[in-house]
Amino acid sequence: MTVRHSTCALDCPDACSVLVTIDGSGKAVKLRGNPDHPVTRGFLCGKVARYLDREYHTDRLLYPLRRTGRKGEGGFERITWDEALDAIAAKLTNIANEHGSESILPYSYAGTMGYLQGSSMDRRFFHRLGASRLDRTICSGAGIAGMVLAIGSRYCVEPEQVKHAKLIIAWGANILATNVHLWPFIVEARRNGARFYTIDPVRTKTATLADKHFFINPGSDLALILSMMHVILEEKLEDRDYIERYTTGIEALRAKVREYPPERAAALTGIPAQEIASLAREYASTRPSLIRPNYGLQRSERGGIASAAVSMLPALTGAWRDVGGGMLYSTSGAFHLDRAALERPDLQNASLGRPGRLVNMSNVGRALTDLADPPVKAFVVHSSNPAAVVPDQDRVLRGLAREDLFTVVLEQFQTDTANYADFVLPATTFLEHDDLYFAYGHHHLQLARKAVEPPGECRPNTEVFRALAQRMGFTEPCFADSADDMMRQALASGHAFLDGITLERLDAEHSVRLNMSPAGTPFLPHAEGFPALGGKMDFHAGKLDYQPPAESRLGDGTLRASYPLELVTPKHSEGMNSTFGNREIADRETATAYINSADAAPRGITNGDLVRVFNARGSLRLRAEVNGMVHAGVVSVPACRWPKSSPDQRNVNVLISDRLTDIGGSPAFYNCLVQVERCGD
Ligand SMILES: Nc1nc2c(c(=O)[nH]1)N[C@H]1C(S)=C(S)[C@@H](COP(=O)(O)OP(=O)(O)OC[C@H]3O[C@@H](n4cnc5c(=O)[nH]c(N)nc54)[C@H](O)[C@@H]3O)O[C@H]1N2
Ligand SMILES: Nc1nc2c(c(=O)[nH]1)N[C@H]1C(S)=C(S)[C@@H](COP(=O)(O)OP(=O)(O)OC[C@H]3O[C@@H](n4cnc5c(=O)[nH]c(N)nc54)[C@H](O)[C@@H]3O)O[C@H]1N2
Ligand code: SF4
Ligand SMILES: [Mo]
Repeated sequence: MTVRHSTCALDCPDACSVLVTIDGSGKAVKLRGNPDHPVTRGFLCGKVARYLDREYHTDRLLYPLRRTGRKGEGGFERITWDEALDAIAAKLTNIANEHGSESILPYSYAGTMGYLQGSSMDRRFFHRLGASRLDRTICSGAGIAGMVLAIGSRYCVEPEQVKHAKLIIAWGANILATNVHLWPFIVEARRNGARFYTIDPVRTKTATLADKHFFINPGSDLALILSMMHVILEEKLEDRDYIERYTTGIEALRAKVREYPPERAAALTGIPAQEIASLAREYASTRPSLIRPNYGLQRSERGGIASAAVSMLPALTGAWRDVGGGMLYSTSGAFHLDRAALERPDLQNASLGRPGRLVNMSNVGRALTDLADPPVKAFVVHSSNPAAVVPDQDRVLRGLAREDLFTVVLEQFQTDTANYADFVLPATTFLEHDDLYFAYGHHHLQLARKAVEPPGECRPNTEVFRALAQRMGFTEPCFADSADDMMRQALASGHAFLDGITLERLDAEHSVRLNMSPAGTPFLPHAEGFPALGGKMDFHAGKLDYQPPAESRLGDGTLRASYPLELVTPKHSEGMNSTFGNREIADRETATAYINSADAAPRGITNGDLVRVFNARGSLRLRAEVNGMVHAGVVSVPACRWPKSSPDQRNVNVLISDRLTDIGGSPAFYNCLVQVERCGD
């Protein structure tokens, strides 16, 4: 038995350091969390502790496939790599010649978070080809746009410092499901007297373990934040010295938040006025205080500005000054690797002579059905499952079903998206290729070498795009770069945070903390202001107006008359978006509709009943669970089931509109009005 180091590549803030036990035949027999990693601390989440069942699953795609049946049906035949690559290269060349290179649309997201397999050779290939570019908004576009608007960067505090906090607010953050490695730090803080609160329309397991849980109406966070600011300023609880030194626009903010007394915010958020006032007081008078927003906060119409506003709270109270205080949203901005060297946007000069057309991935249904000049004629997908994860699912599937659309999908499993492909190419897992990993929940850069041999004929994404580039006659030397070449290029950005972090050091140590602050001293990114903004942040009072989302209990009256319930579709502990959709336990969880007894009773719904959840966009049959998980007026259906596992061949995204957030161009996933009825057995 030998033990090799790896890194979990799933789209999770924790980016765990994984120890892989390999037997004499080269087979992985066990995965465990690296006890020496400062954030992983010796454990993995349940879904990845069992990852080897996925790794060695009999349904793994092992050979290139060509479609034989109708699109979506899933009929395929095995072919060789040469046949597949020749045919794909010839077809892409023809399409580019006939319709223009921008009729080719790449589609990828964070199936793997590795720099190389996620965004390197593929980007080079599509840039050189002159394809349309994909605006990758589906997850955090609104939150990042909001955070950057407010504080100028994506610099947040270290999870390792959370143990020093005295008040921790998990805001739209289901820590025990989506970010479990933060939990031990919170436990430590609580042992030292910290209070832990959650703000969430769902009483998640994280919420049941909190000292206080605030049930909030979906999408109303901005109203709560503005009202907290109101109380803090009215009661003079702000840190005047911090505000004076490091902010602008406080007087305009003061005038603006006068419009949001707790009584008004109570009507908008569903949280009683006195609770809003005491939360504000407690937040402003406890030090250190930490807000942990996660992306649940920003999946609504006002989610971008809500993220900006929540990022302003620690400036109002001076919480950024304290070790363990401030905000822990995304940490990814601290990883200053050279993305341009990896992705080579300059290669567009050789094709288009300008940046390619930008297409928002969140509206891909529209792109595939409506876009003109040129229409999308080829769709090349890797590390994502758009048939399952994108809103307005009927339109997405209609687009994918177009007989004149040429679709290629690089996948590990036969997903719904793969069912619509002309060619399916078998992909390696993170255990089977080399990669470099950032994290969005900590500050440790990691290198993971291949731990096991790929099964069958699986290939890394990088190798597929390298081979396609060769067949298309792209002779630029960058297409010959090895994985190590690319890692070295990415590390050579010259940024001070990467000083002394070489490939050799990463090979020896596997995980290295960025040099955001000297080793042993905490990173206090905004203790002395906001360097990315030239020193001071502005409160942007002119942008801080709250309107209830159109699809909410206070939204469009006509819609509400037919569809009175607010649907949220959050993550659950057994899933990773749609990645584990073929596991029974994930399928069961995503086939459940959680509903409050106040809404169930008048509809004659009891626990375990089959119900129909529907609106004008679609309809789904699910099992009702009537418990205290959601408050009245809210229905929660965890995401994302494999549509093909459902009797309706659809998942919740069939119900959700492709309306975008105020800024950042993300889907307003968690603003969706539905009706629910009992539908017999
Ligand atoms: N187990 C597991 N882990 C995951 C994932 C997974 O699918 N499963 N997905 C990964 C990915 S891609 C991401 S982006 C992260 C996301 O991690 P999180 O942001 O923590 O996950 P979400 O479930 O999107 O949202 C968190 C909470 O926000 C709540 N929420 C919904 N609407 C609102 C609202 O309007 N206001 C407030 N305050 N709260 C709201 C939801 O009920 C949910 O409990 O998790 C990652 N980790
Ligand atoms: N209703 C609803 N919809 C949602 C969300 C929600 O909360 N509710 N969450 C949204 C969010 S936050 C996100 S991030 C998106 C996520 O959407 P996606 O990024 O599409 O994520 P997954 O559904 O996990 O699909 C990733 C796929 O990549 C494949 N894969 C993994 N590694 C590799 C690799 O190395 N190579 C290749 N070729 N393939 C690989 C996996 O097998 C899997 O099928 O979903 C969004 N959709
Ligand atoms: S907690 Fe996140 S990073 Fe860690 S093993 Fe699970 S999915 Fe991977
Ligand atoms: Mo995400």
